[in-house]
Amino acid sequence: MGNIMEKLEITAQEAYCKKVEELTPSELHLALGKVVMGEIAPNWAKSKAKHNSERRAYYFSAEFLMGRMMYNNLYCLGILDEVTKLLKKKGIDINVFEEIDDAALGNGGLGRLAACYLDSAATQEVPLDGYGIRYKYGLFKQLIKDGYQVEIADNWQRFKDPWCVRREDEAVTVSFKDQTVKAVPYDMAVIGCKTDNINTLRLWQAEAVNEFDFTAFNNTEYDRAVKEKNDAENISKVLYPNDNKYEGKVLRLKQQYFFCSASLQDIMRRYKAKHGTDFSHFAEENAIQLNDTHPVSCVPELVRLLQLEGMGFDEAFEIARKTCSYTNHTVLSEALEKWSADLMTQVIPEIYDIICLIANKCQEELIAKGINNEMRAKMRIIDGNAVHMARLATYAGTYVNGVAQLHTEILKADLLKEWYQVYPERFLNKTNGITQRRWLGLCNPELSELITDKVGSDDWLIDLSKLSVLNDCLDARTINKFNKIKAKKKVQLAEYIKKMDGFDVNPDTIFDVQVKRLHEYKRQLINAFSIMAIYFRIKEGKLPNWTPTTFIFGAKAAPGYARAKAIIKYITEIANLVNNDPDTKDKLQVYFISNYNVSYAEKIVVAADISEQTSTAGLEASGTGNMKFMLNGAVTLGTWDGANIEIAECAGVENEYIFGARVEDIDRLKKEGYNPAGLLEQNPELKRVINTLIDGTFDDDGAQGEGSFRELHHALTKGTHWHDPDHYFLIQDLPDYIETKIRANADYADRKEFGKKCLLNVANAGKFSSDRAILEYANEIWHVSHK
Ligand code: 26W
Repeated sequence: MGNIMEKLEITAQEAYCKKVEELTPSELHLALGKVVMGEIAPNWAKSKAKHNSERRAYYFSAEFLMGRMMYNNLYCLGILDEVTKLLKKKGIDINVFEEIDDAALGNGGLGRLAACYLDSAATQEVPLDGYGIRYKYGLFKQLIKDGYQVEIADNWQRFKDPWCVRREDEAVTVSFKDQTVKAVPYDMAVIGCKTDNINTLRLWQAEAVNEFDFTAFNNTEYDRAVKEKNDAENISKVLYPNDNKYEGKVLRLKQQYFFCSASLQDIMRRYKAKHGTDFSHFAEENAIQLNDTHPVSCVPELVRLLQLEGMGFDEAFEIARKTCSYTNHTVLSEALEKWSADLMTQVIPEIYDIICLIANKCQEELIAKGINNEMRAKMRIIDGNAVHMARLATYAGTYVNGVAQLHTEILKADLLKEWYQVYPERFLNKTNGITQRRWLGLCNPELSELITDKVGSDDWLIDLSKLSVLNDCLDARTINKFNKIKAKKKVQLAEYIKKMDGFDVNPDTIFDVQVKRLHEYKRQLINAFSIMAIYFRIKEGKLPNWTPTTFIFGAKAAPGYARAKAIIKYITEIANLVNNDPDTKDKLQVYFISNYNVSYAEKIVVAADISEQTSTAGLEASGTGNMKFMLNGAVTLGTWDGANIEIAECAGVENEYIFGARVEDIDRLKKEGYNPAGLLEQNPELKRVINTLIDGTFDDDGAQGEGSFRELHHALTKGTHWHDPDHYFLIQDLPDYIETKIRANADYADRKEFGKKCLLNVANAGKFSSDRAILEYANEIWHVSHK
């Protein structure tokens, strides 16, 4: 890096006629961003040329949840400290960049995973580029008003975007039945750590081919004059805020096809420039990873584009199948995409026709393999009016992978059982990971310093297995140091919460944290119920040794998900009760922080003592928040689900607090009959807790238990026409959960023993680096080179 400050001075002068110290935060952000982009330009060009000369891979994803880029980029370039000091000399606090929005082009786990994978690929020199959509509005911002979620549009581009380069010259067109639009690429540099390698995230923005219709304008039809522009721009206007619920909306289908088609045209243009029109070696040069089924139209689109180049269907399909692989991220039936044939015909008829050809080919192949009628019926890609995207992806790709061991086993034994029987060699597990650059190095410099001291270098930044040396550093002094760091992070979080939400959090309490999207299967409600049970016990003097605890919740609910919103309201009502009750307020505090996002997560995961991971066994594919907490030394209070199982395996189950039914238990209950109402009758404590939904303890919208809380209660005890009572087995797991939580609370009092558990979590978090995960993808799925 040359002389950053000199260059910043010049840029400030040229762009704003100001001195650096006179710039507003947003001007400084743009100016510094510009300087950094100038600095990395030569390496970026070199990396692009290198990738272009070798076999390479692409990550197709409808979501990339990148978070704030400034600190991360400076950090990966190794100049964050230097820039911090230089700005300080000018009287500027580097924290000013916290005023700049983070790029929230994703909902939750799936989008953040994509961002971690890009980071790891850049660092490990894996030739992997991302393709997605440049949404004008990312995930909504959340306010909590009177306990209710209010959504606000996320206009993240209002601060401009210094990290993206618009590449007008590489725009392509994408056609739907009723519309043709221009796809304009914006390239974001993905900067590796301790390497010169820089990868690219290419995001497509939809624009009109013709911006303005003068004939309409002259006829005073002003709306029609700009209709084409509006219709085109609508395609990349907004990220769908659903996480784990499929909705068959035309615009969503258009978004998916839009970025798949544009990206494939881009890849094929590059291939053509090298090899001309003989596309027979396409699959030898390119691998495409489909991040869930959202980009599955990539398969028929690749077939279509290859046919346009003169190839026959069979050969084109073979190439598409060799090029693409599919990652599944959920087994929840409501999340599985099933597009209606009618809708597809209405929007992308040629793609639907190709899917029909693929579906027929599949059935023929199964017949040839001697698969009987009954089994073949279960494997129909098109079933009646529904196109099953997971089946299409499984059939039309090379590999299928789950995202944690248990999840992959469930795919093989359950969701994709028939496919596993016919194509066992396609199934792989790739346990998720997180990048230690953002989720330790950047967000926890204090713990990083301790680790660097013990490891003897900061090599753990690019090889997280190095953390294991901490297994031999469990002496009292080190534990004490760790505990002090945690205490400091709690003070910092308390200050941040005060600034963001206005709450007075006491840092001298246990921080018990549950942050993630709000969904019934994640069971924030079981956490809420356990707090009510503990509240009643404390009031009755039954928990004399309880260590004061602050329960922190953060979660966005999909705007149309009424029950999730009712759960937010319920948690805030609990907060009002226990935080103000003189009997409990010194022992229990509950806070629902607003607008949980990547930037908030960076402050929260480092300060937690206890990480809440309470999903019903079998339903959380992996979880990645659980890994962030582990890496920063929190114990997991969680179920036998997703990656929790592997976390407990690595750190030792005695260093976590695992509770509740396992998948086998849940399966047995389902078979033998599960009667939550019966359980409540046998257990007056549970009944009392659950009845707080309806007995007037709380006020839901002035209805005193007659509003949305009654519906929650009804769903638990009586069920609904679409679900059995207590579909997520909360009542089943609640007693064990309460006791496990109380045990963790008691253990915390022994600061040395508890600190040791926390440190053992850090020491054994090496497996959960996204570097490990991306190298597995590179070696076993994409077969591409790396460092
Ligand atoms: C079509 C609506 C929709 C939108 C998003 C359906 C499904 C999704 C995602 C697949 C949901 C998701 O983010 N799944 C999460 O993926 C993470 C990364 O693998 C896992 O860690 C989480 O367990 C899983 O819930």
